[in-house]
Amino acid sequence: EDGSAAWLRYAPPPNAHQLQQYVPNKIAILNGTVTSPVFSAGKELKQGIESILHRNNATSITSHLSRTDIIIVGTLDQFTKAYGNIGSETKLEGDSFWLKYDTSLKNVYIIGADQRGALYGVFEYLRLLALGSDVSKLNVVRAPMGPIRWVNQWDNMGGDITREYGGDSIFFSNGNISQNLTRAGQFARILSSIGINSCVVNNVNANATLLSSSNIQGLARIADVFRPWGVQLSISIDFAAPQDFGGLSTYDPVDPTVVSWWDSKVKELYTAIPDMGGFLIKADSEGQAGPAQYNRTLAQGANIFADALAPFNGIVMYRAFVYNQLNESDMKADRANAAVQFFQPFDGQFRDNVVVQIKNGPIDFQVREPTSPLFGVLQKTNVAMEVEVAQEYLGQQCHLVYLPPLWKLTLDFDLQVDNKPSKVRDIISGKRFNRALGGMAAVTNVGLNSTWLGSHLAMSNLYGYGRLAWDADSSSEEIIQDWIRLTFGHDQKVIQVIQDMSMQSWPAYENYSGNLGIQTLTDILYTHFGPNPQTADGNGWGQWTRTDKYGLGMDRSVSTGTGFSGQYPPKVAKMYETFETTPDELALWFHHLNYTHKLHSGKTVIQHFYDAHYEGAQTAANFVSMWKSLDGKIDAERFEDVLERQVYQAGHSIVWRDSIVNYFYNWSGIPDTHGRVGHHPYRIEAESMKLEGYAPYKVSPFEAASNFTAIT
Ligand code: BDP
Repeated sequence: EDGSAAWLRYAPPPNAHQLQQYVPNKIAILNGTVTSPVFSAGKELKQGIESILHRNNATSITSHLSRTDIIIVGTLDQFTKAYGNIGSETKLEGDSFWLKYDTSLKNVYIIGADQRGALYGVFEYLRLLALGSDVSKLNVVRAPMGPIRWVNQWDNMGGDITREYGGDSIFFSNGNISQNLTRAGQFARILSSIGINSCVVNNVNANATLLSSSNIQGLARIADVFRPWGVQLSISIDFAAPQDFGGLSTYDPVDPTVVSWWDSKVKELYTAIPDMGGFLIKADSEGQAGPAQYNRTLAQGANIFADALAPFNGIVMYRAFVYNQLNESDMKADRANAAVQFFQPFDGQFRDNVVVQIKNGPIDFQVREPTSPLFGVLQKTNVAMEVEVAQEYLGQQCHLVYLPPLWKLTLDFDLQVDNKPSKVRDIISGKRFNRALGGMAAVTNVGLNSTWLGSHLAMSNLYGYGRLAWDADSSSEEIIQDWIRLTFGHDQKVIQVIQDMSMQSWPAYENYSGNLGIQTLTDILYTHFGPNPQTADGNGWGQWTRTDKYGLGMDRSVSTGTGFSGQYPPKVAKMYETFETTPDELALWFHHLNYTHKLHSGKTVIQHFYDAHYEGAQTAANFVSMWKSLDGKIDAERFEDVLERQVYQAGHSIVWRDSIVNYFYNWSGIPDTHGRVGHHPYRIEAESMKLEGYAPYKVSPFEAASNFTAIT
């Protein structure tokens, strides 16, 4: 088992034989041309049933529409045409489906609002069978939370991937679209199985050469392998492409030559790919060009694309990740303020096919952030929430960090806009402010590695993302249990252990990285991997801890700080304004506190840091023995691979622990009440070893090294 089958292994559940009688062995596909999602649905269903129910090629796909003992897969239109109105259908809308077992006729109906819906229905039916669920009384309608369920790959044209943890690109090589797109097609199938309907194939920091005619033909080939799975191809575009690539003297979004350049590019794209999803745009951010260059507004920047795409039903995902580098010595400067400051003035000015894509927190995928206040501010604009499946700041797939609990924190957060219930999930679904478009997008970064994301266990995050984008009400526990059963089988011990490890993993990572909302404390400037707390201060990127010898944390209050807490609706703003009402886990995000300040838990800030780090590293160490307890219950290939990663995580969590506690001990000079910090009886310090060709030196300014010493 090399992981390539992901959760689509279709292994038989223990009660497979009991399910047999409810699953007919004839499948009728209504209205499926060979490249259509309904056709894929039929093939998938046959393959899945054969495997899950041990049927040796006994299931057939037929065009003979019998009345009984048949599985019928198709759209509602075609179904009623062929079978008439059977009376119990419900109204089906966009991508939804209806699943029913008809006990008297012994038929299974898998009926979609559209072709994609039918395919999603098949995947749901196969999920239920693979889980061994009771399918004898099935009668459900399932509809997605919102129409935007996208993934964003950060693949570069050269074939590498920004934040690459699972091998090179499945789409690009040497500046072109790869000849062999087999994996791209398989990826689309995996995406479709969790209801994802669009994939942006190239990096948000886009390369304009993607728009060359030959690359557009290449993109059309990717779209061809996506199409049977109902996944629409989308692309990131370089705002300056008219100049960088088109040879114009400007890329001013309101300049008529620029407008017509984009119009004709969009036409060329849609001629090659008539069902393209749309554009993802990162503008005026981290060196990317944007409308600001010409003093145009963000709305003008987004709308030029919206207008070009509208005739083709294309969508513009415009990222809210826009900020300027800041002057660190300015105590009021705060990158967290940027998104609201940039976007608020233009609420209501974006076209209807623009969706502002907002990261879950106001900074950048840190181990803990509060909910982005922008979700409560843009009431006349479509919005989607961006999360990162790629564990960029969270151990880069070398650490187990199960992310749905982190995402759910934002999805379930109630912003209380106008003192009315305003959970983020109801805002992005469009319900709260009555918007037509909305949903979720995730940065995914799968690559050529057989495990897709570079680690078997990391796949629970991709699976969990799909499940939440479809239904944000699903619980993290229910998602991980399903994923384990589908990925590793039904052994109770396997389920319990992997569930425990997964549910403990984000708290563990938070414990041994950055606590109390101080952010991840990883290397901020370059790798985003491993401890490097000193890089958070003293640079213009604004992921600051404001650490000094008395304390740490950002004062983001309105009264004395950067004013960030004032970006929330009044009730939430009031809660974060003072330490007294701020929950401990965000204490240092909102307040600058002395090391000796007592938290609500009763511990001091510094002792909390010490304890949390020891606790987190201990949990990571436990993962090794927990995983080892599954020896013999999981195939050797995956068992060994995961074991290696867990051993690495256990070791690296000690590096994290010692580095961070030393750092704050060196700053504060306050000893650990348990006497652990600074004492490493088991450790041989590098500087006390016999050195040939190296010399010890005192690290300055403060570093995380013990005794302030490193070797050079
Ligand atoms: C940062 C990544 C950078 C991305 C950026 C983004 O380090 O590579 O380009 O986010 O989201 O976290 O655009």
